[in-house]
Amino acid sequence: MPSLLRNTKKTGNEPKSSESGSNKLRDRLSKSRNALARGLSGLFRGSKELDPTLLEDLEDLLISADLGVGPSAKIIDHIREVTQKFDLRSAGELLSAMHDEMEVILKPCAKSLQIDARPYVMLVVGVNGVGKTTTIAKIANWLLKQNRTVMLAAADTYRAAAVEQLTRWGDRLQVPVISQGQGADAAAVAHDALVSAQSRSIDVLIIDTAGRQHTQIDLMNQLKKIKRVLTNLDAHAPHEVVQILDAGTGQNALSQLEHFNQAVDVDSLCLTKLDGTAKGGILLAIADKFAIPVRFIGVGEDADDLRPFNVAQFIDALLPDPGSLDQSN
Ligand SMILES: Nc1nc2c(ncn2[C@@H]2O[C@H](COP(=O)(O)OP(=O)(O)O)[C@@H](O)[C@H]2O)c(=O)[nH]1
Ligand SMILES: [Mg+2]
Repeated sequence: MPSLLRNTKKTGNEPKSSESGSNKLRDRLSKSRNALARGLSGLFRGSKELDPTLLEDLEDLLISADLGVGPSAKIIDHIREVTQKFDLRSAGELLSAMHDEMEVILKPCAKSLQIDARPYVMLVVGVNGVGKTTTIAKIANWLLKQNRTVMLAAADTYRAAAVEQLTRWGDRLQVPVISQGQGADAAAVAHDALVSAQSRSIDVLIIDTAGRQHTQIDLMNQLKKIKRVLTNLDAHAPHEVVQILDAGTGQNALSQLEHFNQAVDVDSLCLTKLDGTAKGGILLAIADKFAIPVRFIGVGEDADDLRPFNVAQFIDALLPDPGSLDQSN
């Protein structure tokens, strides 16, 4: 298996692929990484060999780090397989084998945002407080840096504060925000925004929506109505329905995705708050179950705290350095 051979040569001291970007990501993911590091150090204490009990303990550790039962079993199976072939002994070799299998699991989600229409319409959905509005501002900021023009639509008309929050971001980033204030029909706001984006030849229109639970049938129907209104104006709109998931909710994120997907066909995801949680492993559980594109990950509250999802950088940031664990050599 060539990739294992490549990875087992790693010392952990190689320069990272995109220096400042991935180093900073490593800082931001320190809670998730430290939780794994503590668990792994515990497993390796006392120069343990990679025996079946250690692998069982490792599987438990991965499950408790929110990777999910399926991905954890896949990682352990892979380690077992390469152990038989290559006689793995050190923590470094174990980490390399974990790295390889994580890459296989996450690969299907590595599809970056492709803007292939104008206006490209992103409809942003999710439950309350997951970071929808903040992520919209971050995506707008990211697009501006790619020299794209952006417009925002305040279709979270539920609370006055929601419209104000998006408007404040619009002022800060100097992008137009279409709104009709609190209590307006959300679909009418989306409609006006798309008409305006079309007439002004805006590259990307991002539509904010109110947080909702899948059990709120009226609110789920409102999302369907927003979609219909957009499609009537442009047969391809919305070009993507983006669901925002708070990584800190762990396994709950999976059921949120399942429910929203049933109601409105979710096309892509952004995972937020990876800086504030030890549950970053949830991304593997999502990838294993849904294989849906993950466009961005959120690692803080500022406009710059967003990273396009990159599998290698993410795994590098999530896994501890071999040197910090390898006590058997
Ligand atoms: N630490 C951290 N906080 C975040 C992130 N994304 C959003 N937040 C915070 O989460 C809270 C809710 O965000 P908001 O965008 O209003 O959520 P919404 O209700 O889904 O629109 C706010 O305090 C945000 O600053 C993130 O990636 N990291
Ligand atoms: Mg909001």
